[in-house]
Amino acid sequence: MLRRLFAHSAHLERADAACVLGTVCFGAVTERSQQDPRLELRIPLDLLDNERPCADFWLGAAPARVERIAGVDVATDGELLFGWVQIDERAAGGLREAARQAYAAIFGALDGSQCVHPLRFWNYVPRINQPQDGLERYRHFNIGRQEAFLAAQRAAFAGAPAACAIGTEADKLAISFLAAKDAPTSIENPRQISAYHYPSEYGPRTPTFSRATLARKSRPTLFISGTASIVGHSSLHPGDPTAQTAETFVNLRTLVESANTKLARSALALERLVYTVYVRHAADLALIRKQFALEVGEHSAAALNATFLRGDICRAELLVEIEATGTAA
Ligand code: 3EB
Repeated sequence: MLRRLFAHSAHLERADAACVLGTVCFGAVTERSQQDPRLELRIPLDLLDNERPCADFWLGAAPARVERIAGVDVATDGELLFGWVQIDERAAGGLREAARQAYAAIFGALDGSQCVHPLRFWNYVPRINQPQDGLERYRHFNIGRQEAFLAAQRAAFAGAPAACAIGTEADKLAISFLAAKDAPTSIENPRQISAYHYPSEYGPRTPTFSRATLARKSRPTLFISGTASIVGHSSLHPGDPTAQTAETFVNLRTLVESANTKLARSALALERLVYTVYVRHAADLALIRKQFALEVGEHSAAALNATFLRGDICRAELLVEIEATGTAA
């Protein structure tokens, strides 16, 4: 079973510390954690609430071992595997090529591991909304990503893993990932056109991700991709962070219901998921947080554990994007 924990590393219990598959630290982290530095990725997205924990820990069921496979450091408990790669796009020859190389490296590592099936990717893309050579950088990224999936003969359309793509001010493209021994089930949202089928007005190659994946081993775990105020393929409620948050929750609720239908029981609930909320403008935090609390319940575990990060989202008009993970009760 996988657990996701937001915590200060100092607060991690010793038994849990042995099971850490990976740590993603946000904001201006100055302390060094006790984790193996090979497992720790630092992402320069500011935390919008400094009272909240600063690192995202992914814990496996058993003590993790760190291995270097095909040049990529990964940690695994045999069932699950976590890793990350960072690539300097100048050295790679541009963002498109950096995305291609990063995914080629990741698939090479997965092919050499016991956990060949990716569940979830996190893409941290430098200056995601800036134009370059007449095309938004996110669209360049999408070209390289899809090329890499196809070259590795990985599912780039139906059956793609869950993902998010968030803009940073970093120099390097950073991609972290979770993979498993068993293939997950992909879940789409009937309210939205699958991202891998978006029309060409959103770029020459479509984004390679499913709306969610469900890992069904023992305690099922749901990974919901970055989810926004999109219905069909259109962004709704421009300029209205409250309405965008509410629309995003209609999408999140739909995905949780689909997962429960697949599990043939109501094992997952919005109030019990662990959320990361990406906010484009820090000034919108209060409105987004208020609607978020209305949706998940003000005093729910979800409201208590959510992390709000300042980050750019892959369409300029989107003000908020929400990802969630949950383990079935
Ligand atoms: C969307 O639904 C919003 O390119 O990996 C969400 C999740 C989004 C993942 C990605 C993009 C990605 O299209 C953006």
